[in-house]
Amino acid sequence: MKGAQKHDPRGPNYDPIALTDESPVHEVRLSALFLSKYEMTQAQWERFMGRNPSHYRPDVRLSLGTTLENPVESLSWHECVQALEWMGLALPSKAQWEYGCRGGTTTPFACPEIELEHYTNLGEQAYANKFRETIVPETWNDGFAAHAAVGSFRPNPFGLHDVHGNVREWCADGYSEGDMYLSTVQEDPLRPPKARPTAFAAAEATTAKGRWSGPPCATRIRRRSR
Ligand SMILES: [Ca+2]
Repeated sequence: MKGAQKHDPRGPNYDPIALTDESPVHEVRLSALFLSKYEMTQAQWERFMGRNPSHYRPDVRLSLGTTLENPVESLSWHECVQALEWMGLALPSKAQWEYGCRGGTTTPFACPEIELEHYTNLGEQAYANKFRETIVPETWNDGFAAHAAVGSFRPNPFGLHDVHGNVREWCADGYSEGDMYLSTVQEDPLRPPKARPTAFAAAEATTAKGRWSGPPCATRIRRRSR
């Protein structure tokens, strides 16, 4: 089941802060797929592409302790599509991503909300201290002021790491108001990216500040950026 709804606590994929474009919850069928267990690292990108475009990387003054095992970021959707094609890979569709991110769960997060500290790198005290932010949603300190090396946090039930927080991941689809939920396609849905590609917030890496600086609500399974 894809999507989220906030009207029926006993209904499928209930999320009390679900947005309009996250509904309705509906069923889709997906062909078998592989999803990477980790976000692509800076080392992997550099090995294939010969450069590291990341804003936070080991060889810059404000590296914030990042290593080449941290996720590659500051990439456009088009750069990702072209590079992955060259590698023989592809971005997941939104439906594929949500399936992987959920990991079989029906809750707003693929982990107990009370345990987010162990599963997701988002705005907390390490970030607040480094960037002198006074309004930060979480009181814990995970030691990562920016994004963390892949796999630093616990995986979801499918064994996938960093499906919430850290950096956002691009998806293959485009975004439009009403999204694919107005479509009748229920089998391997994929909306061609004619205008704006979609990034799942739970998982775009085009900005220097990724989801490692955001609040939990911005990393919910269904939350997207455009
Ligand atoms: Ca952090």
